[in-house]
Amino acid sequence: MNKHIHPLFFSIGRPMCVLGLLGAAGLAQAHEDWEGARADAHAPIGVMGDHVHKQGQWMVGYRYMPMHQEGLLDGSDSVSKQATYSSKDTGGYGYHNAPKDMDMAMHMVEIMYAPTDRWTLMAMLPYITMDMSSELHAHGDAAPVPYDMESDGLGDIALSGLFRLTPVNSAHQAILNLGLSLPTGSITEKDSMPHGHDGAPMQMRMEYPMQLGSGTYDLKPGITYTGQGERWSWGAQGIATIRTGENDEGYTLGNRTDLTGWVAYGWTPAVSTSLRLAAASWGNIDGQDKQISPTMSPAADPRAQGGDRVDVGLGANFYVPEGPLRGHRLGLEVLLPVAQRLDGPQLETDWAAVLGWQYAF
Ligand SMILES: [Cu+2]
Repeated sequence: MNKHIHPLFFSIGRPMCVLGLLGAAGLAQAHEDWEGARADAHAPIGVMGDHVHKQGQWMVGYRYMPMHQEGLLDGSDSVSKQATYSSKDTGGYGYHNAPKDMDMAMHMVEIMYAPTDRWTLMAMLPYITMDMSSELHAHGDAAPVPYDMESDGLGDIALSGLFRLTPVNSAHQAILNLGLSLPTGSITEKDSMPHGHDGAPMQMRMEYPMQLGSGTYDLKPGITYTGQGERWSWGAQGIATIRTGENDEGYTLGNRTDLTGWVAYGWTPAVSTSLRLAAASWGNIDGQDKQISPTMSPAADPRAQGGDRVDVGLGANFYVPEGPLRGHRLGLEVLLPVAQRLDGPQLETDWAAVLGWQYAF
């Protein structure tokens, strides 16, 4: 088992300090009751499992989450393509290929239902599309061969039980998140890649980041807190992703920790804007897929997968308080990395975004 639960999760991270202060400020000026009919009654749309429902209520939602990665980092330093495929004797990394950029988009359908006021059940069904551009550096003086790989399909379906720890109407809500990710995403995706000295195309299993799932049952325990004032609201969430066992191809993805905190301001009940900090830390791969040669590319190297990243999220939520579309929600959030440290060379994230719709009935 990979032991990469970041120490951040057990200590008081900087974002958590900020949130502690906000929480304290919030206690001083909080509402008596939770007000659900306002834009910021839900967290910024990039946060999952942030709220619960009242007994008998359903919610359906859809999120579109594009992300762009470009360029390679080792630690926080840029790595050139040349260094990636230069031999180790000359100070390079000695891989055959260098990834250039990657676009990923996730379409996610979300269903929530509250059998009781205490428990809300949630299912998230992702469909993923990915496209990676790389270059093969054939040996000798042959020119580099650029190529693209694509994979798309169902990702790992996640089921959660959200347990409300606080009274239903309290302006402070604390939720225990008990999530389980199922190995429904394929980990045997192939595409045509140039291979060997002449760069002839060959169907090969794609690198780890191009696979659609983890291949393991993953536990996702966490805790979420949200609070409301007259105009302001705030929240924090910590979620761990703990892989269990080893997948059928002989490896385990690294564990992951996600910590986030946000503040939002409601301009009207229909419109709020938010500022969020999100810190993530994830580990390297334990074991190896025998069909993926680790010298092929850093993306194929189990030791070049881990990292830490802090994003700033700028968001807006919209809620329809009356009329025929009453209760519909829209959310938009753009996430920009402000710090990144990767076990590399690994593709660097440039930006991510989340656009979502939600409707409870
Ligand atoms: Cu919901």
